[in-house]
Amino acid sequence: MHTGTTLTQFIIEEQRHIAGATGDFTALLNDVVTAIKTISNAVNKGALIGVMGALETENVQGETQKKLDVITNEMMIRHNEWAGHLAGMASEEMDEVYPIPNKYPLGKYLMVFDPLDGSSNVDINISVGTIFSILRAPVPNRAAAEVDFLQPGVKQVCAGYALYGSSTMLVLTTGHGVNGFTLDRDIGEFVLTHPGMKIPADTKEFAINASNQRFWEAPVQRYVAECLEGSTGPRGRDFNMRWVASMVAEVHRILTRGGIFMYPRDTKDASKAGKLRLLYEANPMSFIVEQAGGLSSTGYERILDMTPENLHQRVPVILGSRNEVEVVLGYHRN
Ligand code: P6P
Repeated sequence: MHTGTTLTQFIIEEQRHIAGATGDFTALLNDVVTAIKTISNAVNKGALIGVMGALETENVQGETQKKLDVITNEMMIRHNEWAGHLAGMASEEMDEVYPIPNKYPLGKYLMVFDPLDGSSNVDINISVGTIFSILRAPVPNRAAAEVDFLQPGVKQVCAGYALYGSSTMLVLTTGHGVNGFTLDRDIGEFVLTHPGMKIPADTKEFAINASNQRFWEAPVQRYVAECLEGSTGPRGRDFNMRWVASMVAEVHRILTRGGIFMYPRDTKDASKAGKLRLLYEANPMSFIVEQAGGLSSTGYERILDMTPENLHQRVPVILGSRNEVEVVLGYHRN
């Protein structure tokens, strides 16, 4: 007999604290959760239903699309386009804004998402995830244009991720802290298992793709070199390193036990300000990290304060345990 609080109950109880709430947002979130359950089922079946492997196509990022990239994008669209809560959607897998079909009503929110982050890991059975961010439409009930999505991250109403790992978890914030839910497949519900997630202020664990070391800027070079010097160097203590190549898994580890995650600007491709995308990776994860007591910066500015220039803008990301991120920011200031 399960006795935990279900996500549905949690959202409705949260709604009661929001003056003037109409239930629109609660219903939208419920549709997002249904899409996530559908994606979890497809990801967990994997090769059994022939969804592994790559397609011949590339996305707007110039990255080869996996079958599951396209399938999960379709799932997010189909489960969220019909109910009349959204004025438009945008995704890593679509060049342009997705307009709500004429046969459906328009709503007062916008949703932007990465349907399967870390999808290069899906064929090797390493955790992947879905990242989503919900904004208010500047003009409710009117078809959204790209410019409507270009809002600073502080304007997010909600941010969340699903992690398809040894268990499927959903972690989300609506600006009142961060809560984690685990999918109980026996009842088909997410159950509250990690209330009030907080990132420890200190850490000895850093995450970065060290193969890019020769391309990093000086402050990141210095920080990582000192971590590697450990107890023999200026930090006076040894560090540990992790790199999963799946941002959702890295952020979840940091929420659970602390850490610092860096995908800094590098000179490998001077045309790119970083690898990660602002609207559907950096902003939602930054909202969650800050709500859990951490920091998230480009090295030079708070990510949530940035006004996006386009849907697929890339930014450098340094996020995690507050005191460790502060060390890196200090090196950028100097
Ligand atoms: P690299 C996945 O493709 C992703 O966008 C993030 O989830 C992950 O942190 C990063 O890129 C991995 O990048 O260069 O190590 O493959």
